[in-house]
Amino acid sequence: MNPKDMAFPFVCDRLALQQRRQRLAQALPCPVLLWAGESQPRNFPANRYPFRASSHFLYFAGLPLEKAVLRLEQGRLQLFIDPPSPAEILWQGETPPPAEIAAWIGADSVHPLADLQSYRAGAATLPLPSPLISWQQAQILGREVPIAAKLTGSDLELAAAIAQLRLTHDPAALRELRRAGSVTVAAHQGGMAATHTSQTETEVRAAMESVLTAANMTSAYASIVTVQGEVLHQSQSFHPLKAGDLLLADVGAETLSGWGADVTRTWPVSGKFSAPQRAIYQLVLSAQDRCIAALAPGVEYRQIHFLAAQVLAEGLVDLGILRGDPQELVDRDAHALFFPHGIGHLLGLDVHDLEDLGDLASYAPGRNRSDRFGLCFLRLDRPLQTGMVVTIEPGFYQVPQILADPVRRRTYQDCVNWQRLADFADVRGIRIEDDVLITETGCEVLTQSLPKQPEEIEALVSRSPLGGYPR
Ligand SMILES: [Mn+2]
Repeated sequence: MNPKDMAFPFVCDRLALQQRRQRLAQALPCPVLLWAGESQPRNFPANRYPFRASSHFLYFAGLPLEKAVLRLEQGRLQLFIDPPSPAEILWQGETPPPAEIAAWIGADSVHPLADLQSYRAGAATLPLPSPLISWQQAQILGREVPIAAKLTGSDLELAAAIAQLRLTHDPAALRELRRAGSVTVAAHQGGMAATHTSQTETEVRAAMESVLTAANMTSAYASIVTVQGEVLHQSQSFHPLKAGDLLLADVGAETLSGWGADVTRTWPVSGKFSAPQRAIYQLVLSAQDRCIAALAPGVEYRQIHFLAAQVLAEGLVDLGILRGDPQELVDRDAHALFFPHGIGHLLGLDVHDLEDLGDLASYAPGRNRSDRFGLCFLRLDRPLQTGMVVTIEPGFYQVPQILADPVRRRTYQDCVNWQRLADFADVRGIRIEDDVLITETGCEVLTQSLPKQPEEIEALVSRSPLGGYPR
């Protein structure tokens, strides 16, 4: 079978894969073994969770090959993979023979997994979050592979080298990120259009995820489609939709070769923002616009976070919710009462890209996570570089766990007008999130085509295919 006839619904850019291997070889002289991983059984072996290959494997292999291992040395690629067993062929069907798969990804040679042990000498590797793979790695390498936070020696050098490569994206990666972005935009438009005929959150979620499935993509993370926007990662979608609710949808596509998108919009179920909802929405939007306008190579991402905090604090003072000097409020982390998370994160093969390596990639050398209330969830703290993709996702939330906490209430007694805040009771959570590529001259919003102005959102939610009406 000719590789181009194979039934892989993938674009495999062999030249890009080869260049990634060569760049790794320049950074690291020792051989490298990278495990793809394998699907986990749900409860009994024949019923399994969907397979998702390790992102480090995908970066160099381009294909999600289950139970495969890559060996990289001096830019050469050896693929270790077994043909399917007769039982696997019976139930799952034929797959292309290993030699064809190897040709497809541009491997220099292909070997059965049983040969892996004879190529283990001096190899660096990275852990996977799987006890089974940890066990396999220990068997093959004759040593334990620690969790990412405890890597040492050549494993740590490998982690740093791959992080350096994956921090910025090559044209092949950007093509995939753009594909994920455009399908995600369509999913959000589908969700807005489905709202007026939906009775529950999950119906809107189904409309959104059906767009991903139809495009042969999956979700890059558990979708959040909820009227409980204040629950930051609310993945339950069973609540009924009521006029007056805001619906927060944080849904992103992932291409079959693993590249993702991460987008959030918040819209009124009725098709019309209430006055308080609109005021806060405008404020969050202005924070996002100001942050995006400030993105450029060399800019510290931490400063973007503080810019969002500053804009939100100024706006909340103007609305009478916070009292005091905005700069002082930010210095005291008062903004974090309503914006408790970071302004965003890296995006790539993982939705929080490279977070499997802890803060190794996301924090510049010598920097550590702050334990400050307003900074502890800052996921990226380094100067921006051309070719990075980051999310910009300011928000406003009324989280009972924070606002009803007696210690916080005492600490911020003088700076919150609780009576005024009560006027905004119908704003539980608003987040606006886009994916942004850092370019030489500034930035490009990859998900720009998804409307975010309140009037545009209202029009999209209200419009039905039958020329319908808001509820
Ligand atoms: Mn995000």
